[in-house]
Amino acid sequence: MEFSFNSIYSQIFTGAKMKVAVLMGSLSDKPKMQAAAEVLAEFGVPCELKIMSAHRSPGLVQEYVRKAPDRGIRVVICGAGLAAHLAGTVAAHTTLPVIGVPLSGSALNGQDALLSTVQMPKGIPVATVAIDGAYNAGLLAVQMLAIGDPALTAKLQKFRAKMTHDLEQLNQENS
Ligand code: RP5
Repeated sequence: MEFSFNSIYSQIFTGAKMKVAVLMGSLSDKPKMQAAAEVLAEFGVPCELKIMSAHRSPGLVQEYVRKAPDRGIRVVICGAGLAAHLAGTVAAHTTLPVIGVPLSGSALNGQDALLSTVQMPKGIPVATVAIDGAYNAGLLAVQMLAIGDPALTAKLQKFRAKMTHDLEQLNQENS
C-alpha cells in the first residue's frame, strides 16, 4: 500500500480527527516508516505522515507539535537516521507520548540513530523501538490508544491470538 503525506486517511475516515502523527526527518526515510502507517491502518487508527527535521526545519517541528493536541493527535511517532534528534526534540515540546524509531542507512548502520534516540536525559522520555522498528512503533501507538478503548483492545487481543494460532499451525505443518 502506498501512503501519501496529506492526511492520508481523511478519505477513509471522513471527518475523523487524526490520532497518530508519523513524522520523519527526510523523504528518504519514507520506505522505512511506511510500516507504522500500515499497522495503524490495519487497526483503523487515523494517522498522518509528515516530513520535518529537528535540524533542517526546527521551527516547523515546534509549530506542528504545539498544534498537534488540538488536531486530535494523541501519540507521535518519529523516525530519523544519523544524529537522530527528531524524537527528542518533539518530546521536548509536548507531553504527548513520543515513540522514536532509529533508522539505518548511515555508515554506522543506525547505531548512531539508536543511541541518539534512546539516550534521552531524565525528565523527557522517548519510547524507543528497534532500529527500523516502524511496525512495532505503530503497534505500540495502537496499544497506547487502546487504554480505555475496549473495541481497540479487542482488536489487539484478536491480533495476538492470530499470531499464536499461526505459529501453532506452522508447527503442525512442519512436524
Ligand atoms: C536524517 O538524516 C533523516 O532522518 C535521514 O534518515 C538522514 C538522511 O537524510 P537525507 O540526507 O536523505 O535527506 O535527518
